[in-house]
Amino acid sequence: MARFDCLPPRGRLMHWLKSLRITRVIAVLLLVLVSVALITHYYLSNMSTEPVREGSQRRKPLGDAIVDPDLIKGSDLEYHVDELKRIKSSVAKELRDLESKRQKLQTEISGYTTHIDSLKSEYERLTKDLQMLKITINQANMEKEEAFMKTLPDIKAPQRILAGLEDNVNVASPRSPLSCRMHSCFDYSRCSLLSEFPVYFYSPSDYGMGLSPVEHFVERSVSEAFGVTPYAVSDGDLACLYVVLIGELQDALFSTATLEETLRSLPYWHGDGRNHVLLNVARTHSNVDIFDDVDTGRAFLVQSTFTSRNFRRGFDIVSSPALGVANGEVWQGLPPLSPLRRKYLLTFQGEYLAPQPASIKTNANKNNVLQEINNQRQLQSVSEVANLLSLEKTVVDTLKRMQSVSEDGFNFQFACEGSKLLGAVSEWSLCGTDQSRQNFLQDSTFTLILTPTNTSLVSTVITQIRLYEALRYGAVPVILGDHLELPFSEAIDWRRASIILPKARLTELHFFVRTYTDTEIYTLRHQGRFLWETYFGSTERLVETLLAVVRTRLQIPPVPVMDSPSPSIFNTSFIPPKLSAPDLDPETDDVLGPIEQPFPSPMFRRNFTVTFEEFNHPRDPFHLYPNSPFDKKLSSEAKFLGSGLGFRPINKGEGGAGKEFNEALGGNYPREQFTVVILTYEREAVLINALQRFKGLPHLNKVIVVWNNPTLPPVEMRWPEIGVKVHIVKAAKNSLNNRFLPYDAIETEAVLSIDDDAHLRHDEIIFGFRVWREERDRIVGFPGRFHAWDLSHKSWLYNSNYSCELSMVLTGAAFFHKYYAYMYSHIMPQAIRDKVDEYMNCEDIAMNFLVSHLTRKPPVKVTSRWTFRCPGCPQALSGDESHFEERHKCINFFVEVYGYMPLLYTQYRVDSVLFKTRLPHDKQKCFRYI
Ligand SMILES: *[C@@H]1O[C@H](CO)[C@@H](O)[C@H](O)[C@H]1NC(C)=O
Ligand SMILES: *[C@@H]1O[C@H](CO)[C@@H](O)[C@H](O)[C@H]1NC(C)=O
Ligand SMILES: *[C@@H]1O[C@H](CO)[C@@H](O)[C@H](O)[C@H]1NC(C)=O
Ligand SMILES: *[C@@H]1O[C@H](CO)[C@@H](O)[C@H](O)[C@H]1NC(C)=O
Ligand SMILES: CC(=O)N[C@H]1CO[C@H](CO)[C@@H](O)[C@@H]1O
Repeated sequence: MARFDCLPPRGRLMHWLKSLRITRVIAVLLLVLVSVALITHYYLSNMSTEPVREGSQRRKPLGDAIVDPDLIKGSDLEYHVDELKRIKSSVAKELRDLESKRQKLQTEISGYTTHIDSLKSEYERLTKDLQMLKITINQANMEKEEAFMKTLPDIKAPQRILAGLEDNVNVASPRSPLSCRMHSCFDYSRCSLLSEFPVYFYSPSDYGMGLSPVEHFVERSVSEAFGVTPYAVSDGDLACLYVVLIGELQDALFSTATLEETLRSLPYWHGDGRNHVLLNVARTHSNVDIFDDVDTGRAFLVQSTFTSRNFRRGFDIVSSPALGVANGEVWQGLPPLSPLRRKYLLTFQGEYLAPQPASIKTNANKNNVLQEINNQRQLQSVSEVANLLSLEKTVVDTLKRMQSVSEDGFNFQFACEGSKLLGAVSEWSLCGTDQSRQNFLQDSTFTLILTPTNTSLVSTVITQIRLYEALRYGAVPVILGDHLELPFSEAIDWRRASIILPKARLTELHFFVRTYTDTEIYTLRHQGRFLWETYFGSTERLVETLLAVVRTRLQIPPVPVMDSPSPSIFNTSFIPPKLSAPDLDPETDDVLGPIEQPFPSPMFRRNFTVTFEEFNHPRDPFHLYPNSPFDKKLSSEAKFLGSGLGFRPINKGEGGAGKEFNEALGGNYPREQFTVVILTYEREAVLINALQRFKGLPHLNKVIVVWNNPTLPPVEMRWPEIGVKVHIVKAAKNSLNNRFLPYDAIETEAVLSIDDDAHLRHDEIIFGFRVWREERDRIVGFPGRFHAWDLSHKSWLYNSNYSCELSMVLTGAAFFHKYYAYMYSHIMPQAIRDKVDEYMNCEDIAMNFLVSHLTRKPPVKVTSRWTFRCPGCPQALSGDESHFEERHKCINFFVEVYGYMPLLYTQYRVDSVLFKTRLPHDKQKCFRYI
């Protein structure tokens, strides 16, 4: 109380007033409490009969229920309180009951809702299954009809004819060897279409010695080339073609008679040398016309030197001199394609070897009659010589004038400093050493090849060496003189890699060369490099090309390209335990296509229709491919008028939106399937999950898992059943190149390469597949990347930043044609595969380089849903610094190998046709989300 005592008088009064108020307040509060309970009861009891609409109604009657506390007497108060307590407890009980009842009802309702939902989804699933079943049945019916339609069986090959020694199929003998053509001199009976082109090579050590002390390395490299060619046979009786190597002859040993005698003594010469190839690799002028007066019978001549008199077009073959490249791969030591414009616009280097009657070859060993004829020829030609000299003088004068008046960077040298390599008479000799000529040509944008003034010389060793070196060092050849026979010209289209002008255009030469744009220069140089690498880069290539030209002439297919074996990790006696895969969430409710039986793509349909056209694309003309991404399309009406086998036009050709679209593949190619190839290393759980997701995927032919891990999977590991075959291939070694091996287990053209942790949904895969069917020669995939120019280092950088331009798609989720797997494994330079193994990285970059190089097209990116995940594709530099460093290095190394940057940019991606179109309600989108 001490506190109160201290209060001032006014404070005390306040205190009294306060205590008085407190009693009243308590009473009022009590009343309010009771009345609230009552009112609540009143309302709650009414609520069960009639729902309350809005909160505002509930508050209104509150004022009526307030009781004045002054009206209640003391004795009544007790009674009232009891009464109210009773009411309160009953109300509380009722409230509790109501609450529990409400809860019960609510659970019931939610139970029904879930039931409805599950019924709905069950219904949807069943409708989807039904639709799937329907189109699958349709598909089966169509297959059945096709089976009936296919009454005409594939034709069987005829029996092969073997020509024995005594079989002398008589071909009307030509009056003279000079009139030999294929039809008159070639014995086709030894080379049936199915003969596989057997070639017999006379070993120089057995048959050549007395004939020619061939320069040792040429002999060795040609022999080696025949050692590795798949056409070589050791039994001459079986052969279609016989090759005789003739090299540098020493003048002292040379005589027409001995040459003829040696030829006749060859074991398979058969009197007239039918189907023989006389391969003359002589590179000096001293015996260019060794065959001039030799009876070569019905044999082909293959050499670099021909006169118009002895060249038999369509029969003889002009070849490049076998120059053989030193060690290493062909791309090594080649200059890059850029800069396209070099120091000099047009160059020439040479010294004219004027024809003089005295310089014409006389040969002591030749018989007198021939000598007489030769002498007469010489006399005739004296006046011609003067003519030629004046012609050549005109050429030189014109070129010199051009050089003096123009600033355009001409470099013409008409006299050799230092050594020179002599050519034929009336021809321009080569100047300098190999190295000096290389330097000179690497400074030349274009280089002149002056053909011999004597137009009887249609090909000479010197002109062929000039052409060879020009291609090799990237100087675009400008061949002045359109009478020149170029090597393998029946196969190679030389106008794609060189400029060929008649001599009469000499005065217009400057103007003409100046009209070439950078793009044209690039195209010519690029093609020239391809020709050099493919056909001339090594002796082996030269021999292969020679055989390929003869073989293609005969319409015999090349050897088939090699598939890689795909040994299973399981031995035949072991049956891996099965995991019955649960149905994973289908992720999309689209019906994506029929579930068909696996069937392979048609293979080797074009064995005998390969033409010389193949030789002019950066591809591989030396092998037969089961199918190719460059095959032509049929016209649309043909498939309705008799050629429809295998085609699945949408709604039988009437077309349609989503529903009809998903029932048939449509498009311009027959139906087909794709193979999934997954590379895996020590991630069993991830792999199993990835495999399970393929269950029920339409158009899937097979899944191939490349088991890169040297240790085998645990025996108890369970493999999911997904409706198609899962083939697990044991890799020979842990290499990322295994991803692109052309496994024999891959039976379809389309291959979907996918990382085990890349999560693609079914609709994305099917959409990607449909897009690939239209872009069969490109990589079609999901995550895009690009190559960026590093300004400060003048080199390339790999970049995965967000960008509106891309030039690669990662092969962790991409479709490509199996053809590129062959190309990657057999044709792409070995150095690139080695680099991939060295870094354990970059295989996807290598594949993008290869395809862009072969097609000159960028890849195709298709739309994925925005939640696409690719954990294996690091996004940021910080993700894995060394990973990116390696990729920068890879790109720059690959550019070095190709000599240019093959990647091309693209700025669009593909989504399905009706994706952003507003559709009427009765129509479906092609895909719901992409
Ligand atoms: C041109 O070449 C042919 C073939 O070698 C030869 O017979 C002829 O005499 C040559 N003409 C001249 C003028 O040198
Ligand atoms: C086949 O493989 C299984 C498991 O890898 C192994 O247990 C079994 O011994 C093998 N059988 C033969 C015949 O190699
Ligand atoms: C075509 O060549 C391939 C490979 O050599 C062979 O398997 C196939 O039977 C050939 N087809 C025909 C029709 O000759
Ligand atoms: C990506 O972009 C970031 C920020 O713009 C930049 O710092 C980084 O260097 C880029 N990455 C590459 C590889 O260019
Ligand atoms: C028991 C009770 O209060 N009943 C009332 C319920 O509401 C109806 C209509 O609003 C009234 O008429 C009743 O008197």
